[in-house]
Amino acid sequence: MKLKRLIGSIVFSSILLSPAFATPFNGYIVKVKKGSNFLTNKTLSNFGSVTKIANTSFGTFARLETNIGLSDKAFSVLSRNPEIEYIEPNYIISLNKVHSAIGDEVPAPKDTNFKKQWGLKNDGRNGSIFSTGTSGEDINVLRAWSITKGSTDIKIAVIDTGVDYNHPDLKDQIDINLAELNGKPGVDDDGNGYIDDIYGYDFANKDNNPQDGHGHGTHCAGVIGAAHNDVGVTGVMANVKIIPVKFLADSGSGETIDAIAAIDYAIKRGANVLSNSWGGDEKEQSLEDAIRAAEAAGVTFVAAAGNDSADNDSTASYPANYQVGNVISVGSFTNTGSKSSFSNYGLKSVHVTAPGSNILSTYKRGGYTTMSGTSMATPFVAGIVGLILSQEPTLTPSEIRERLVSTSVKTNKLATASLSGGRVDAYKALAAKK
Ligand SMILES: [Ca+2]
Ligand SMILES: [Ca+2]
Ligand SMILES: [Ca+2]
Repeated sequence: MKLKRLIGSIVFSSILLSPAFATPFNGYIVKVKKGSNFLTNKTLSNFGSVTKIANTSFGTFARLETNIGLSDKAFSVLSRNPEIEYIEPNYIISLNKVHSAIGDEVPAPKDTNFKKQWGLKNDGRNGSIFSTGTSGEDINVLRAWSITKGSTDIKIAVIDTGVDYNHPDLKDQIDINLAELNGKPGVDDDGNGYIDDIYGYDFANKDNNPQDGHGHGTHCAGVIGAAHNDVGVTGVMANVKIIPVKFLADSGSGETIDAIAAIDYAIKRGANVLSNSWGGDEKEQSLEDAIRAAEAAGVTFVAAAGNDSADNDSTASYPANYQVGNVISVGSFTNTGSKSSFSNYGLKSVHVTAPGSNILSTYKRGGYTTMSGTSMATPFVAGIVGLILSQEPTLTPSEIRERLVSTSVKTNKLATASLSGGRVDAYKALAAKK
């Protein structure tokens, strides 16, 4: 699914804006130095109002809102203030329309739809709603499951539009915060800074209900871990705990300052893997700080390469392009084993490719639907990383990335799509256990 930063709620005059900030944004992210009381002193009120604060394990960030934006001079003055580490635009992050989705929500099937899930097992047919595929162009998961179907010790955070945690195919796969479930209402029982976050958290609306009114996050969650229960669809992992972390509102739009708070939250909840099916063109220090904090915690950060049919080696897409050892950038292939026409590619900057065209999975309000995009390829890889960690829990994110690249099946059609030169293979990744 195509994701990019869209129009923000405030439109600034281009005269006042530094030309580098062409992407719409909502105020500025100010990272203050440790121990500074800069947020509460008078200096900032000369420039605007602090309207949101994110206290994270990797620092304190504030959103500075102004009526008409900061002039270049004011921006420069603030940048040089000794109490500030950096200031940058608080870019708007958004989902775009679902890329070439086939049809709308389909009714929940009465029995398994596994035969339509070509990404898991491509028999060359895969159901009447898909065009004819090529047998074997899949992630080889049936063989992988002979080794492991995952582990409930593995937590994967879906950082997205939320997850339908009541979905019949997902409700038993959600990581329940037991301290909050068994704790006192109105009290932050586990002391993570969020009250009654039983399922997860919604940073878009600042509440403890990460329900998905959009559908995108629920779709990604189903690819990773839809229950193997003879109902609906099947996830890459039968055994997994999914943490719903929402920062994109039901409109599909969100802010960077909420994205970094979402990443920080997922780390605190003990996530092993973060699945990130969103992105844009702007490089942001705060987002890179968040990803580095994940790396320091041993957390793998799987990111969609983007849906601009572009070469990420020459035109960077973020967060996929951050040069951090835990980032796995994922492109998309079709059921005939070709690079999906929309998928970004890059021999250096895209690590692997996974199924992403016409993917059937769970959807909002207990439904199912088909979606296409590197957004869908990303949770396939997040699920495979989860399988690998189930078998080898001490592997580092960079070791996992190397494993996925080196065990991919090289194909002519995908030779130039990614560093791997082929498609991810869950079985080969598990069979390469040291
Ligand atoms: Ca809590
Ligand atoms: Ca509580
Ligand atoms: Ca199922």
